[in-house]
Amino acid sequence: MNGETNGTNGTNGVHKPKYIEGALVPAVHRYGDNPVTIRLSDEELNSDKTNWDTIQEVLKYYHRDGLVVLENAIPEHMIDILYNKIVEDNDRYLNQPHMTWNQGAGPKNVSQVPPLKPEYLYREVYANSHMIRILENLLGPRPEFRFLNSNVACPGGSGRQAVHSDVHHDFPTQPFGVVMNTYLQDSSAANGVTEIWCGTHNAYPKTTDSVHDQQLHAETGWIKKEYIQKQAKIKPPVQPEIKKGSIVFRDLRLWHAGMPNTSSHHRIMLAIDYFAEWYQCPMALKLPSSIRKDVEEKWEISTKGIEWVEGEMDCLEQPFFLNMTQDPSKYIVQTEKGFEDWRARETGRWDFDKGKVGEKNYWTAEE
Ligand SMILES: O=C(O)CCC(=O)C(=O)O
Ligand SMILES: [Fe+2]
Repeated sequence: MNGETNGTNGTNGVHKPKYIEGALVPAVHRYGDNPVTIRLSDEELNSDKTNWDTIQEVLKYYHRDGLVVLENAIPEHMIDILYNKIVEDNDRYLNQPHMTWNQGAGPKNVSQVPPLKPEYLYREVYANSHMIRILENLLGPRPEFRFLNSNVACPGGSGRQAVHSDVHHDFPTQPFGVVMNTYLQDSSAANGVTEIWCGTHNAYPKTTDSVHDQQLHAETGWIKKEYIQKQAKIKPPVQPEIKKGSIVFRDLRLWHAGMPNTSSHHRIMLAIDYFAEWYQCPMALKLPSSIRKDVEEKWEISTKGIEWVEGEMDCLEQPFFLNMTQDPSKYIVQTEKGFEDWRARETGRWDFDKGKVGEKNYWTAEE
């Protein structure tokens, strides 16, 4: 069976477990603290089985930080195939009439659907066994796959994005959805790795403020300067180094920002979103029906959030569609006029993602 958890740490005589005051000391390869990276052993990668020690450690830091990097999680040849295909598609995508830069043209950051031909839809990437085992323990049984995209930071970006969280409705204070940002190349500040703000996934309950007090305006998840400055004193933002083939588990509530890619190669991360079953997310993900049987029989995930489409799907013709709220009417859809949110539908005002990013939207050192 795929992804069965290997919980026998120490009982096979190879490794003797260590305890301190009754607590197991997880035997994992872990490094860094902002963020924490946990590296799977080659044995875990090759066997598709996640040790319980690994799961315990990922959960510990996920709940603390709202973000954990899981390294050595995906076979390298699949990552290379996806990287090359998405770069090849990028040229054509930038000329599509509905193409819209995320937060304006400055960062040259675009959401581009990865290839949807069956031969590119790897279980090891989209329903990775380690990822699913971790999600089942984070979100509860049968996590639901409901969104698939990629963020391409094109070479030559100059500006940066505003510090924001991707959800900005009245969201729950417990984990309800996770985006798995899967890195298709080694990444760092030099090629525009995301700026992240560990610990902001639950910044709200720590204060008496509501989610909305921290947001600049209702149309976006942009964070007010005063909260940015305050939070940086608790834990500063960082652009971490992330190895190719890593899966970054990021709580949907976490603050982050896209950064310019000043290298000469595209920086690509997949965005694979799963939601807790209890959350009843109304968003659906369209996938080709030709992989349905395989997904139902082998992927070991809930397919409740998948809408099967007959025939070939051109990944570059799929308009961006997003609804991470619990209300079916609150969706955002990409049109030739830009991103249409529920406010645009009600008022005719197209404000979503239109703000100008300036110093007030990111952290600046204080005297
Ligand atoms: O590509 C990135 O690094 C982040 C992009 C992002 O957060 C967004 O467009 O919402
Ligand atoms: Fe974002």
